[in-house]
Amino acid sequence: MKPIPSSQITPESVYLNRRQILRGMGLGAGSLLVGACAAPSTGGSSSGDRSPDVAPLVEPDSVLSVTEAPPVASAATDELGQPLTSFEAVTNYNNFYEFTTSKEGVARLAEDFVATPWTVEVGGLVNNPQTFDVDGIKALADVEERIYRLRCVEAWSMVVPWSGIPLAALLKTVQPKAEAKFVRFETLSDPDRLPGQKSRAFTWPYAEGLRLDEAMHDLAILATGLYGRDLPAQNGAPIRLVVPWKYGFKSIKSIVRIDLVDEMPSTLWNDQAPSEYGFFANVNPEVDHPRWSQKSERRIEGGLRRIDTLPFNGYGDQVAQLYAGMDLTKWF
Ligand SMILES: Nc1nc2c(c(=O)[nH]1)N[C@H]1C(S)=C(S)[C@@H](COP(=O)(O)O)O[C@H]1N2
Ligand SMILES: [Mo]
Repeated sequence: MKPIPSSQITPESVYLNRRQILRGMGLGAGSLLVGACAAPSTGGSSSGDRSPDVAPLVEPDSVLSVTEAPPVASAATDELGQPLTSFEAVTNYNNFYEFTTSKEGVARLAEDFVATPWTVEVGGLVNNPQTFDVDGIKALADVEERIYRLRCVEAWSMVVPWSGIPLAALLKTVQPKAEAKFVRFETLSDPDRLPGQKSRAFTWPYAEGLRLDEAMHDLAILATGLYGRDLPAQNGAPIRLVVPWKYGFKSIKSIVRIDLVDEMPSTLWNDQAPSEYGFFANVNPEVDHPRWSQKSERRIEGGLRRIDTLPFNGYGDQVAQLYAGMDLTKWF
């Protein structure tokens, strides 16, 4: 199979054109359904209030500008030809439990979240610990656009044009020591700004982790934007991880700390329900979640139609070798 580039540039005008088309079709968030709930079976009910409230659409008009005639919208696909999920859907159907467990409620609750100033402290087993602001992180490499599929463990998915830098660029800058084997990420801890953190149902702050070689893989990025603009708060402003071959919960939002460590770090979902959310969490249609099948998924704009879930979310050619010799049914 011919290798396909993992990144491609889609001009901003394509998005605008697509958005106009969708608006013309009268796309509304009302067509979105609440997906299967990721709450652990043991932790009581945290499935969200399923309120029929629809958050106001984020209006990108003030930010986007068109300087030339928009090209045809059909160019706006990922490398498998999958159409991009609209800006409206990507920014109005979110998992961000620091705000609420209701996917349709995050956008409105996050509206007033202030993501500046912001710093990310990078330390642990490194020779060159540093604290970066977001511009400092963007300056570490060329900010690239990456169109990635995001597959939530709850079996819904999207196709998102992120912008960001390879996580490897940051890790190389801080120079991991030889003993460093894993990378641990932590979300902002601030219950006044992240009211969901007042809930005792979860062990805040949200934490995630990768093995160092996974973190160094070129597909793993620190995203600072989507659809050519800064990350909206509901998508993890101002900086979040995106690891496209793993279930969405690995892609931790609003990061304030990154530590190189020598042992597999504990992570929020793995702590909460280890039999349901593994540390590796590679997308794998052959390993069902204990409460639902992982063989197929629903694109959030695809209605009820389901599509096959691909091993490693379709990135197997690039990442499968990271797991050579591992039993991926055991190390799920
Ligand atoms: N801090 C934090 N990061 C998080 C989450 C969260 O609740 N808190 N949810 C995760 C889950 S389950 C998914 S599917 C993705 C959703 O990202 P999106 O809302 O940008 O689509 O974010 C992940 N990152
Ligand atoms: Mo998720």
